[in-house]
Amino acid sequence: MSSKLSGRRRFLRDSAALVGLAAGAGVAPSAGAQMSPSEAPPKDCKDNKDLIAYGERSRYVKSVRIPVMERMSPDEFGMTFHVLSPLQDSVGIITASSLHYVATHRGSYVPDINPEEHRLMIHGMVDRPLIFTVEELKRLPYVTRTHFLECSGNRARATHKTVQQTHGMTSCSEWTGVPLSLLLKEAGVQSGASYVVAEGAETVKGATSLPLAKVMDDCLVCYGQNGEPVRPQHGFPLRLIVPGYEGIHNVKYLRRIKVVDQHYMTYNDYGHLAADARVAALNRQVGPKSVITFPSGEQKLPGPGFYEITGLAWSGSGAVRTVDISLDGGQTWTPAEFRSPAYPMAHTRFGFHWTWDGKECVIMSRCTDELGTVQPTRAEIAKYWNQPNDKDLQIKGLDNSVFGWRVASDGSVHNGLA
Ligand SMILES: Nc1nc2c(c(=O)[nH]1)N[C@H]1C(S)=C(S)[C@@H](COP(=O)(O)O)O[C@H]1N2
Ligand SMILES: [Mo]
Repeated sequence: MSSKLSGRRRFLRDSAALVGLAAGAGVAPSAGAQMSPSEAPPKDCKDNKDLIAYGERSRYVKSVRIPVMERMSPDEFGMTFHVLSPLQDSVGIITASSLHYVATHRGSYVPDINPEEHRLMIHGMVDRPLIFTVEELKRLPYVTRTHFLECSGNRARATHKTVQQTHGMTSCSEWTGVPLSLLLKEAGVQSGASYVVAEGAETVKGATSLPLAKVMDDCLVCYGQNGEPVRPQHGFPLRLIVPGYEGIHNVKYLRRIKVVDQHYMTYNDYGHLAADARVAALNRQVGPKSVITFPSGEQKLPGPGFYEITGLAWSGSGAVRTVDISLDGGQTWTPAEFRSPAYPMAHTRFGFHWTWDGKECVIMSRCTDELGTVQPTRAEIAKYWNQPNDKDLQIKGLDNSVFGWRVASDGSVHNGLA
C-alpha cells in the first residue's frame, strides 16, 4: 500500500500540469467542461421518448468512424466499404458497437434481414442435415467471449496521420453465441471431412473455407454483441466468429455451413490466396500486434511532465503475454503493465508511466503472445523477405509490424513512418 501511495505522489510531483489538476479536482469544472451560453440546455429525458427507449451518448462526445483514405468512399455506386474505428479515443478493451470498424465486400449492401425469416443450414458431409431458426439457436447452450476482429487491410502507411488511419481496422467486442462444434456434433460430421464453407446471406454471398479443426475448436455462431443483438453492419441476425483469424473469415449474415473434404475457392479468396506458402500462412491467423493509442498522431502534449502511455495489444494465437515500450525508437525496451484482463484473441489494454523530458523521441510498443512469438519490426520483416527496409517496403500478409509515434519537442505527435 505504501508503495502505491508513494507512486501516486511521484506522478503528481513529476508534472506541473497534474499538480494543478490535483488541486482543482472536485472543486470546480474546468473552463472547457462548462456549457457555453449560446448552446441550448439539453432536453430533459422525461420529455424525450427516444432517450428513454434507447440511450445516446453525450452531445459533447464527438468521436466518430471515418472511411479509409485509400478508397474513394462512397464509391460510384454510393457505397462505403471500409470504415475505421477511432482508436485514439478508445478506453478499455471493448469497442462500442457503433464505433466498431466495418468492412464490407465490394458490391454488397448491408442486408435488411428479418430474423424470423432467417435460417441457418448445416449440410454437406453430415449424417443429419439441419436447418435452424434464430429462435431455435437461442435455445441451445451458449458462451460469451471477448474477441478482436481485424481486417487484413489494416496497414500503416506514411500518409496516415492518426491511429484511426494507421490501425483503425481492428475492434473488439463481447460476442455471445452457440459453439459451431455443438451444431456440427448434432449434425454428425462424416469421416473424410476436413473443411467447412461458411456463407453469408447478402447479395455477393461473402463466404470462406475454414479448416474443420479450427471450427471444432472455438468458432461461434453469434447473435449477441456487447449486450444486444449483433448489429446489421456486423452481421445481424447471425455472425460467425473465428477467433484470431483475419476479419474476412468472420462471415456476417451467416446462413449456410457446408461440411466438405477440401478447401473450396470462395469470393473471399479473391486477392487473398497466395502461391507462396509463406505468404499464405500469414493470411489466416493474425500475428502478435500492438499500437499506442495515446499519445498518438495529431494529439498534442501540453508540455513536459507525467503521461500515461496507453494502447492495445492482441494476437490471433492466444493471449497477450507481455507488452514492451520503447522511448528511443526501438533501441531499448521496458515492460508495460496490463490495464485489462488478457483474454485469448482479444484486445488487451496496456499502460506505461512516462515522464516526458520535452525532447523529441519516438515511442513504440511491442507485443509478445502466449506462444512466445514477438511482434516483428519492419527491419526484421524486410530482412525476412529480402527487401530494402525503406518507405516502399511491401509487407506481405497482415501487417503486424512494430509501429512508432514521433513526439516532437513542441509536444505534437506524428506518424513514425512519415
Ligand atoms: N457476409 C459477409 N461477411 C463478411 C464481410 C462481408 O462483406 N460479407 N466482410 C468481411 C471482412 S473483409 C471483414 S474484415 C469482417 C469485418 O467485420 P465487421 O464489419 O463487423 O467489422 O467481416 C467479414 N465478413
Ligand atoms: Mo477485411
